[in-house]
Amino acid sequence: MTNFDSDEYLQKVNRYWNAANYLSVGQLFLRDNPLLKRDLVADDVKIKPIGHWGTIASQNFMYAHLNRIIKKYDLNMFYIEGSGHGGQVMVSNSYLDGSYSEIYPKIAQNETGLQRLFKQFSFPGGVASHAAPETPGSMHEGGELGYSIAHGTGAILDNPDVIAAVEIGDGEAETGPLAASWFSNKFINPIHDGAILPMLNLNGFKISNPTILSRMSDADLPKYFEGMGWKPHFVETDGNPADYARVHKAMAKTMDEIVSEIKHIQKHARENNDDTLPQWPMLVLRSPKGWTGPKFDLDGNPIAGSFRAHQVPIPVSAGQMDHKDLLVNWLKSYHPEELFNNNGSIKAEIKAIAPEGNHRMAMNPIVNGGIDPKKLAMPDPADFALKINKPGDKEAQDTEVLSNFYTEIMKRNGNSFRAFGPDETKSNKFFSMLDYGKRQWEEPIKSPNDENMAPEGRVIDS
Ligand SMILES: Cc1ncc(C[n+]2csc(CCOP(=O)(O)OP(=O)(O)O)c2C)c(N)n1
Ligand SMILES: [Mg+2]
Repeated sequence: MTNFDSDEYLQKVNRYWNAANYLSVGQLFLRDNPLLKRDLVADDVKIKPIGHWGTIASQNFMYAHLNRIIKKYDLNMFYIEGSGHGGQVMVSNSYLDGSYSEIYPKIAQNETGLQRLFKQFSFPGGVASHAAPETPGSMHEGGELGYSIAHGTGAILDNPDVIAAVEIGDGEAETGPLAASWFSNKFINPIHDGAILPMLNLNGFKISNPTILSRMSDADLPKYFEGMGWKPHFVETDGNPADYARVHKAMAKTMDEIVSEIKHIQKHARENNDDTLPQWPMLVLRSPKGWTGPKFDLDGNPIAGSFRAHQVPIPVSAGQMDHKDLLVNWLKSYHPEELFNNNGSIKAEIKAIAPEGNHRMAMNPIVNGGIDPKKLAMPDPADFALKINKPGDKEAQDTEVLSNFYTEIMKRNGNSFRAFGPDETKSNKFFSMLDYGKRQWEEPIKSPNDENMAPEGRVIDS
């Protein structure tokens, strides 16, 4: 039996994290010499490295610890990276769990595969620098910030066993859609729907400004989330290597608490048929932007812990090799010799940190076309057409007719069809859909002020 709580296990989680970070930096800069077996020359480095660094290590840290709890508790979980601009996160982690090579056999788990993995990233004819449709496990691009919680929530409705682990950039959290979607908890039914685990990546900065949430006082920040009905759990680190062992322990303990709270909420709701609004847990990870990366630029300005870490933090490229040591030392700080075998394959004990089969977040069916996807059972629209013999024959409204059609789809498709409206379902006269489907709403329902509302419904309309 694996002891997921032992120091030894957490040291392996740390090595897995190093491997994900190494792969992420390699993808940003290198096109050859992936294991640094020889001196780095200009031909080994990209002509124009383009991509992002600042968000990466904190997300890889989250991903590594999600892998731990998936294995420890046998969870059905998938990952959404709100800061989708750190495309290496999902590529690196799906490479480490083997799914990348299964889907793209040319990117094999050997030195040639590593070289191809690095070269293709953000490269002509290669893969996007954002979490893109071709990225295993990705159903959220992140390019337009703001929709991570909404996408995670949408995917867990009617999937009671699934947990969406949603990383949210603290800059993303300033967008209108994200700020509003903390309210998603009001529409998640703890009996019939799954759970969402929001994970705020509180790294202090967006592109070139500090973030508002990161400058809120320690007293106000929890109140912000509590006021919106969440139970925030905080994990914080100054980012120094001397703190790694402690912060891995703190993260593991916090993740254990979060899983136990989610399980408790669902068990209580399902055993007692009690779907009142629970206080779902969420994570706040406070770490320096650009964690584990270069500390200062050539002028002595801070990179790690500052906005300067956002994109490509050091001036190294094929045409600019004067400071190649900065890149080599950065890559070597992850100790690649402890991560990869001589032939470039990943060391077995690091691979073992990732879950297997469809428990891998990159391979969860929900992010790969859906769980057991089926075509909707559709009625014939002609059956709903109004029979009009001459102009003025009948008085009717088009959306009422359409509503009857949608309601029939609802009736025929049980829990695989929902309607969403911006508080206009009624004003736009989709009456039959509301009568039959009801509006899902977990806050108190007050008769006679409210109508067509229920803790479980087929319409979300707020
Ligand atoms: C709606 C929207 N506004 C602005 C941008 C421009 N933009 C791209 S990345 C970024 C900073 C994001 O910061 P954060 O969410 O904190 O991510 P991280 O610090 O993890 O990189 C911004 C503002 C965008 N992509 N989408
Ligand atoms: Mg940020």
